[in-house]
Amino acid sequence: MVKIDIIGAPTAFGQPKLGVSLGPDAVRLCGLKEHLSQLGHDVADKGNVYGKYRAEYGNHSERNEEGLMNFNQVKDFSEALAASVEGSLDNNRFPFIVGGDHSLSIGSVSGVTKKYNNLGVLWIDAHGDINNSDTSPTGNIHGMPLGVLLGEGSRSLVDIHHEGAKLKHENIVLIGVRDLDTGEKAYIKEHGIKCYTMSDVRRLGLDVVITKALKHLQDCDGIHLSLDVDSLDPLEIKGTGTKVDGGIFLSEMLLGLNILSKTELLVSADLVEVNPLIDNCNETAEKAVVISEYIFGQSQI
Ligand code: 6HN
Ligand code: MN
Ligand code: MN
Ligand code: MN
Repeated sequence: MVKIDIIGAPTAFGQPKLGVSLGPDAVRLCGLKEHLSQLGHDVADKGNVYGKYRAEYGNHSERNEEGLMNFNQVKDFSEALAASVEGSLDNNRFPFIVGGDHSLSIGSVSGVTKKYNNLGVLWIDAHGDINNSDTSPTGNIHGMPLGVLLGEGSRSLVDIHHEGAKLKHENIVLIGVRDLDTGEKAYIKEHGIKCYTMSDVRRLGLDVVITKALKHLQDCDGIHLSLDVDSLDPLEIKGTGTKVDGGIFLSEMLLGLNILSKTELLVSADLVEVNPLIDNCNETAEKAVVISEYIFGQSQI
């Protein structure tokens, strides 16, 4: 039995498309709390986290002097989310953050690393999300959370919630990657970041990849899962803003998560980038609920 706090993170400031801030409520409407409760967990829904700005009313699309979009909004939201995540851990509950765009991981991981100072991260995503203001082709901060958490770029983002880099390069594993920017490739190589591309997933299977990733992170004091639904194949997942062909199929994802759910080290998770406004009858949110069940130990028998 896991004591789970669902934390809605309705931010859209990390990217330009409308609708991703409605992701948490779209997933709730598919019965997230009820489904996790049925598995025998103690589930509380803490509602949505808000900072000073509300993403539902549209993005301002302001750029700061470094070309970063909605910098103040992302920073403000990250502080609010980090506080909520830390609060859940203080109460011995598992923070399960439902987004919202992937910039939210700056806040979630900053909250978790207040308690775990040698945190491992499994980043399941079509993208690396490891850009900074110099390498980003878009200025969209949802392409930068890992960069920020590794201490790259603007101090005021890096220092959110507590000072300095939150993660070590050797404590990150990227899985499902198939669309990296040139600067991201160079950064990953330079720092020797563990990376299982989509070719590796095809060749080995996601279950084997996750087993290897867990081995790589075995000396961490906790593991955070950050699952971007764009890691899945667009044939099955329509409701997300940056789709890339050739992704993970839902059945393989469930198999991989089945392995992951058995580790005692998992302490927190994000499920991000569900956008009901570009979906087909909310089916991405429905699949997000199934994925959530498998994160928390559902199996096929
Ligand atoms: N995500 N690498 C591109 C960028 O704009 O930096 C895409 C990022 C996508 C981010 O999907 O969370
Ligand atoms: Mn069910
Ligand atoms: Mn992402
Ligand atoms: Mn992505």
